[in-house]
Amino acid sequence: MIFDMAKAFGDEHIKPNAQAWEKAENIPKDLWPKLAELGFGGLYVREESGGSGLSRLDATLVFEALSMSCPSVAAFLSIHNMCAAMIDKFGSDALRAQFLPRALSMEMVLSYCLTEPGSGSDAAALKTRAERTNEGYALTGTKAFISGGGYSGAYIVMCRTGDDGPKGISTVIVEDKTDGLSFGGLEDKMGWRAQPTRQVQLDDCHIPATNLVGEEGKGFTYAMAGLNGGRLNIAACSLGAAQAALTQTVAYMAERKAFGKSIDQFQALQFRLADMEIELQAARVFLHQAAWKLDTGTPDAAAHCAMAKKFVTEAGSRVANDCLQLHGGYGYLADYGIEKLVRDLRVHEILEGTNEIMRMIVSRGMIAK
Ligand code: FAD
Ligand code: 2MC
Repeated sequence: MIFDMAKAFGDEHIKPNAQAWEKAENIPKDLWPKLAELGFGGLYVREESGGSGLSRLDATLVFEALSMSCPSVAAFLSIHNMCAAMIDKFGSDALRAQFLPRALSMEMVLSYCLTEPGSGSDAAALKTRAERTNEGYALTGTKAFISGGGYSGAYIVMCRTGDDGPKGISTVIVEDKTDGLSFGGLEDKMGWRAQPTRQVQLDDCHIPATNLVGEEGKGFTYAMAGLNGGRLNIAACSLGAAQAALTQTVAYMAERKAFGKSIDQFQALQFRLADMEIELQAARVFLHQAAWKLDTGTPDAAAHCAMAKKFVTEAGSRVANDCLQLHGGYGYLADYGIEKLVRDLRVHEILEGTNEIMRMIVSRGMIAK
């Protein structure tokens, strides 16, 4: 039912607009409150905090379904959900009361700011500094590649309040329009073009002490915990988009004729369809297992989130690319929608931790054993 609800919403409100939003490089903000009405503004925020209280497994169904309409829009919603859940899980009662009502109604869309120009994969090397003031903190630094930069209502910023390394990092919330907060130009990207990506610049940006999430020095572990679920969602976005491409391709192959028959009658191509089906079915089961591990808190959950992110995003990209090939020249045309999926999915192998970093997380665990 959760999957069907998300799929129906996407079919009605997102799919018909996906290409136009990509061209406009903008997702109209009135989409978000409609998603929030379905409880998608805080999918796994606890019910006592006003959220939907769903599991991570449920959330993967939502993101798979929405990505069948547009992975770029679905992934943007995933980032908001990751941030909202961090506030719920690690914030104080006061912080929850201050931010969650607006976040859950999606009147306030949230962005996640970890990456910096000089530190991406090595996230714990971040340099954005938060100096203590009488009222709270003054932030100075630059965040790079921020999805929703210059668009969102608030920014969850990982910054340095202590020494070098992960234990000197804290997480704070910077609301839009705070003095000292500004944005770089719109990044011109290969995919994910509907959603804006900009640098977020903090120049002696003062925030109240009450905007600290949880405790000082624990921000890196909060950021990583957020990313475990985020990685599942990104994988689900690849899965949904690739599944949509495959379904469309099967229909196309029944229509398209060559050498006197429909192209789905060539065994070489039938075998490629079978390979894609097998790959997506395997990806789905593996993703659901990782989500279940995160839901139940197994010790290997983080490693399985990394494995699923690597496996499913690569399977998704391969399938989307193969679907483009099976459309022949038409696959290369924007009207058929497949080339957009290939472009959108490519970045899933890079962001929320590159797939090399996913392998690093997995192999570190193996060697430690
Ligand atoms: P680098 O860290 O410089 O890596 C370069 C290459 O070296 C990569 O192939 C990497 O895998 C490899 N590499 C690095 N270290 C190792 C190692 N130890 N072993 C093996 N290989 C290694 N970040 C945010 O915080 N918030 C966002 O909202 C956000 N949105 C994004 C949206 C888009 C469209 C993009 C492209 C990026 C976004 N990012 C965001 C940033 C993203 O998370 C980073 O780009 C990513 O983590 C990689 O960092 P980097 O680009 O600095 O690459
Ligand atoms: N889950 C829970 N805790 C984690 C964790 C995870 N996935 N990864 C690390 N930690 C904890 C770890 O247990 C340790 O805690 P403690 O000191 O209590 O033992 C602490 O965090 C520091 O971890 P490490 O010692 O492993 O730190 P290191 O610097 O060596 O490596 C690494 C960390 C590489 C795993 C991390 O920097 C990383 O994930 N890099 C990729 C960055 C990334 O994913 N960026 C995404 C940006 S967001 C984005 O792209 C969007 C589109 C929103």
